[in-house]
Amino acid sequence: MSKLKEVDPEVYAAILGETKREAFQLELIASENFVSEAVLEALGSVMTNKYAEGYPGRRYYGGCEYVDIVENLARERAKKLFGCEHVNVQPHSGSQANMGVYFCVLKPGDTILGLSLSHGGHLTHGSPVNFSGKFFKVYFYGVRKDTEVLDYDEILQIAKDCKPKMIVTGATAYPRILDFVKFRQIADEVGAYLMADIAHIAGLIIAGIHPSPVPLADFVTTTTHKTLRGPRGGMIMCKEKYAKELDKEIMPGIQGGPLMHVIASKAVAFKEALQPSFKEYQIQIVKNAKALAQELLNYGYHVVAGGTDTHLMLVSFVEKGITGKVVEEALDKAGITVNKNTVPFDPQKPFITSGIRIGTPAVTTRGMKETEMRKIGRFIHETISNLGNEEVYKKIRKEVEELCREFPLYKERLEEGSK
Ligand code: DSN
Repeated sequence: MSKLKEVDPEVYAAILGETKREAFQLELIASENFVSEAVLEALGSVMTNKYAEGYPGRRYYGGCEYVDIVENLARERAKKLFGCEHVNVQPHSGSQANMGVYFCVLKPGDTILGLSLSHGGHLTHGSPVNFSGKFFKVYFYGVRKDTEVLDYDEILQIAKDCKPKMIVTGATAYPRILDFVKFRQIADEVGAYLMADIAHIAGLIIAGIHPSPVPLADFVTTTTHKTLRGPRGGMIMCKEKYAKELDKEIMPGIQGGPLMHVIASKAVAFKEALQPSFKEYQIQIVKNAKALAQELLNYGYHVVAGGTDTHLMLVSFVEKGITGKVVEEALDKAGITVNKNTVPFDPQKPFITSGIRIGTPAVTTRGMKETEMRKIGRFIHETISNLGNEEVYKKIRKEVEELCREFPLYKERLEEGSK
């Protein structure tokens, strides 16, 4: 980044600071990951210069021969990864992917049924503060209080009562397997479209360690930057019968020019995800999450739903009477990054919360395994048991840094930055 250093030392310093933060702290935010150097190179390429409204072979601009190559590669590779009939790789984000699907088959005022935000759903699944809650009439399902998992009989009953035009499945903070077969049956019983938002579990689905909704759902949306380990962005898969309408809804419906540097970078990430090592990586993510959840259970924590089948877990502090906000801040000081998260039936407000969400995709990318997860469990426990004790935070932070040095990240960038 020698040019950037010369032209804009302030931005350069911030990027270097972020590189160090990522390299020397433990990243446990379930929706984050570390992309490869190849993905970063495509993202920082001249393709950011190009307008390409339209789709490969049918653009509103000249000079699209090279961007067509990368968009076609991204589409072909995505189809191979997920076995879908049609894919649109242009959504700038997961939210826009979901918006594209809603606007494709719904009209303002139609009813949707989604997982409540406070039980692990996403803002775009109907939250009143989001466009989805403003444009549509929304009903929610949630988890049971006793088991903290979904109750499909209850979801069917809610669906029968509210008669949604679309049922949304998918979550940002649900640690157990989603039964897409049951969701399809419920949607069929009430005559609703089914959309599966697999943003969190896309990588697990590719690896075959979480069932795929692709053969079942009318639409499947995802982001490309979580377990999938690509650049920040969105994507939609659907049956061929919706392809034309969906593409029209993304452009010109809700977006103009696609971000071709991001699409090039998505293509690279998809190529990486087609390699056998990607499956091994996903298997290790889940093994790590299970090991960390078990360690926290051993320390006596309330792990929501009793554990995890995926890349993430939720830890509830309702019984301990401490908040997610306080724990997030303490862990931050100890060099461990998590996010405060509402837990089912949370008595606290969303900005305070009674829990934290922990995920293992990023630490697994560094090569960490079960032994390191047990160590991380101890770091978390020591921090929470010593809230407010700056000396303990400092001691853990040192141990965190030592652990991070054993599993280096972006080494060449840091070496270059220290010159
Ligand atoms: N905000 C993302 C997450 O952290 O799960 C979902 O889009």
